[in-house]
Amino acid sequence: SPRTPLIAGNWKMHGRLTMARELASAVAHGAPAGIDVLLCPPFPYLAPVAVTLQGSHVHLGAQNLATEAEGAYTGEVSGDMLADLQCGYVLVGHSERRTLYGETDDVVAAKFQRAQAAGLTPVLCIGETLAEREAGDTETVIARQLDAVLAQVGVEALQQAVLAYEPVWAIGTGLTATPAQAQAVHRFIRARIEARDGQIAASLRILYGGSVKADNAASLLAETDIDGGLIGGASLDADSFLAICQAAT
Ligand code: G2H
Repeated sequence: SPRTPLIAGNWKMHGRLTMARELASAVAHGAPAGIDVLLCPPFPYLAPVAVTLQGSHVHLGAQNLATEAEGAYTGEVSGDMLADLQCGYVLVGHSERRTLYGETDDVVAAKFQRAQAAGLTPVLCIGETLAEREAGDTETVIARQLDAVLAQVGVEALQQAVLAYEPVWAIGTGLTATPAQAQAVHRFIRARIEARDGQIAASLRILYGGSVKADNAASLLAETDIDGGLIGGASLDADSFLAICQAAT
């Protein structure tokens, strides 16, 4: 593949400062060459983890950002603040943000745009629920989520972005999409972008997320259109996360 694999750890709201430092240090020392590795700790641990990662080739990202650039938005964190803290990436539209915090397609599109305006690479997460899959609506939902962002920013914006396909029914549930199920959706996504711009589609990294573990990573990553993983639970253990990184080399 012409695309460098990316393995991203989404720590969600887990851990304490000591654990964050130890985990980041273990990843910094153990991350294999030849792939991109990204860690997304909770906001308060970004600064200490940035220090830990200094001198390594592991990238830092946040899990969320504000739709606005600056102002009276109590409790929000701006893209510029994340850039200040050495973040290169930010997750946008994770299903937990969409489901638990009511982020609509429009909010996700605004965050995507704001991330890029701050010089961050957004990792845009899309995926269908179990009910949507069972109703045969997977492609409709994926297309809607993708098009909502493209309508706002244009296909060219994907030159400086990463996509992550995360079937909601596979997140933290222990259920994983089979490699063939995941590949089919990844192909659908890439084809939809290909229809607008072949070069952008060919270079765009599309990660798979949803209960990726050390023992299922290799078979998922072997699929043509799967360019890496967005790892939740298994990113909290250095050995598991590094084994997944190894599977991507
Ligand atoms: C999906 C994934 C990481 P997990 O949310 O974004 O989490 O690997 O725990 O299913």
